[in-house]
Amino acid sequence: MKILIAGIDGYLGWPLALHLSGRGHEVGGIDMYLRRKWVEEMSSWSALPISSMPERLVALKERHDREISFWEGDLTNYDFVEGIIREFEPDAVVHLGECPSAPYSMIDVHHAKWVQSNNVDSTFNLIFAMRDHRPEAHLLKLGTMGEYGTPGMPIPEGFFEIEYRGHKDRLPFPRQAGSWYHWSKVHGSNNIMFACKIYGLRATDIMQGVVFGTQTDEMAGDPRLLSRLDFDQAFGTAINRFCCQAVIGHPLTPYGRGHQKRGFLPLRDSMQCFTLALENPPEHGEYRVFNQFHEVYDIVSLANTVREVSSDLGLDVEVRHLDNPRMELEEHFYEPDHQHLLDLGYQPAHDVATEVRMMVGDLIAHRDRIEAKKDALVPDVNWSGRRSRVGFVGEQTVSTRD
Ligand code: USQ
Repeated sequence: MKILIAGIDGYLGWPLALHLSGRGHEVGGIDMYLRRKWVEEMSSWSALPISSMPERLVALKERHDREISFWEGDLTNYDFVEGIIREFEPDAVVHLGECPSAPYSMIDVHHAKWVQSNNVDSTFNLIFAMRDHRPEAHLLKLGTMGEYGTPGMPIPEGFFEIEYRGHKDRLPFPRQAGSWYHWSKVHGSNNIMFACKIYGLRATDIMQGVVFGTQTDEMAGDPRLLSRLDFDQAFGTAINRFCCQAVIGHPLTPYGRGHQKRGFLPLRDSMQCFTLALENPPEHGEYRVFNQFHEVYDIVSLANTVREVSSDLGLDVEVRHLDNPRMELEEHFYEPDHQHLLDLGYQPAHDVATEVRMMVGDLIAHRDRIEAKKDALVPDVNWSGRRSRVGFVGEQTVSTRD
């Protein structure tokens, strides 16, 4: 299959390109390196040193004798996107080319507007270029479990049967996103659902949980093939941040009471799930939704797992709660379905503790890089719109922008 990955330089995009090309698919990718720039803007860098895209492509050729087509450019430029769809003629398009950060979207009006317009525009461009030039192709779009929020009832995979005043229907499950970023994903989902209906496109919308991990099999043995691993307040996800905190002896930082629950999955499982969706496409005109995660955890349990594993590896780490910079429920019901991918054959690779052990082991070698940017570990982006560094629970906060 010919598969185009929008956002091939990112945390998920690069390992997915390696994985799919390893399975014999012909892979092409688009990127303009925005993730590298956003993380720099947050005064941080990847804990694992990563190669440039030209270096990655050379390493892939030397190590595995495989090639990937690459276009550098802006997904919000329709002519650029249309030109690539016409030239490459993909059978499937994976859309990972969006800004993935809730905190980044909450910084101020400029960041909120930019994240929403960038994410919605890039999706529109892919929809229309596919409609006009590859209407048979499958659009695999990265959504987020965060689109649903944390309702007080089980969460189905996209749709549910509901009876109201004597009438029954199958309707989209309500979205209650918790950041401007998460709302941008809702808008993208709605637009794709509508495009499938009116243009007969086919799409899989992946409601993915929080991804963590440093490794996939295809990277092994060649540091030039590693993917990035962020730990700053905006682009580092909870477990990745906890593992980086552990290796420099920084307290692990659950926000608030820390009983927020989320679905988590290792990076290697994310690759497996995307592949299953691509190799088992929907019917023409079908819009389907997969909830993509392995296990539900609360944040404090995760922090404790990272602490225990780190202690086995000789690291002395404590868990200290930070005042929560976000507006979110800190204790809630959370029971999302995730059967569709299991039905397609998803086999979870490891439990969280095993994956965390590998991560911490990998990160110890790069302790100096985390230490050098450790100020980026403590959040100062607040959902209230005030920019002030949050303190540990019970401590006074220090304003950084007043
Ligand atoms: N959290 C802490 N301490 C930290 C960092 C985060 O307690 O140091 C908490 C957050 O308050 C939140 C939970 O951990 O309750 C998850 O936060 P996160 O930063 O790991 O993840 P989130 O902001 O939700 O976003 C990440 C990805 C995003 C993806 C989403 C999936 O950045 O692209 O859409 O995970 S989900 O969380 O299921 O919406």
